[in-house]
Amino acid sequence: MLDSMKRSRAQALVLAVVIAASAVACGSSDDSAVNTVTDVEVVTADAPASGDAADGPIVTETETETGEAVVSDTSTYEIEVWADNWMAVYIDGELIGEDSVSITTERSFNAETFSFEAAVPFTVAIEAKDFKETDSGLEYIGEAKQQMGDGGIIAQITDTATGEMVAATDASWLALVVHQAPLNADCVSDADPDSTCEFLITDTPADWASATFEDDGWMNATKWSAADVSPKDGYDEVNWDASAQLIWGTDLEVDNTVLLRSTIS
Ligand SMILES: [Ca+2]
Ligand SMILES: [Ca+2]
Repeated sequence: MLDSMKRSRAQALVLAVVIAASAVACGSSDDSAVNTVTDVEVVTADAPASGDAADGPIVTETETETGEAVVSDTSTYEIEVWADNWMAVYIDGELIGEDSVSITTERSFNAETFSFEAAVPFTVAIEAKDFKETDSGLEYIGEAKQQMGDGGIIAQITDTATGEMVAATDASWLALVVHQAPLNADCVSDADPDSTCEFLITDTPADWASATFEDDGWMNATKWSAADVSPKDGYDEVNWDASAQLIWGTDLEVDNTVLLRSTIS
């Protein structure tokens, strides 16, 4: 370890000297070139030498409130998710996957499976969007079937080592609706819904997906039946656990973007 660290520092110094020499050779003597050399030297010299990382099981070290170090095992999980129409999934604030079909695609129905590593407890946060053509909330604008689309999402999380399902969407998940439209449903057949349909956009809290975000003010998600949502392509490809439920806001049509959170322990 010490030897490799020494090697690393020696290599960093050599690298810095080479870069400095290059800068001089190029006739570049301004401040930015000097700063670049300094940055390279500091960053590389302080970084652990490659090959020092343990190849064994991944562990996560956290601290309790008293400052006591706790080492917990990290497991590999898989989240299966189906959304009408689009979703992005975060674990403890980190984006681990998003729907491969863009939200700009009308009638996008597909299931996705994302893998991630985490140590319990961890927070799952999902941004779910129903397709809307504009802030009017409508789809097929200008066509005979101009209408309010509806949403819905279902997800389940499995520990890939044990095959055990550890969590699934249900009404215990918390929800914040950040796009609602149209607020006046009678605009649905208007010739120019963009000028007559009313909408409400709520700011998305900056750290809403993080484990430490305080979601006290959020409401519980609403559980919906398969008959309500009529889940389509991709839904039947997943072997849903009986406890996994379709959820959304309180209105399948008006609620267009829903933020969802649950902490798994
Ligand atoms: Ca939809
Ligand atoms: Ca809608």
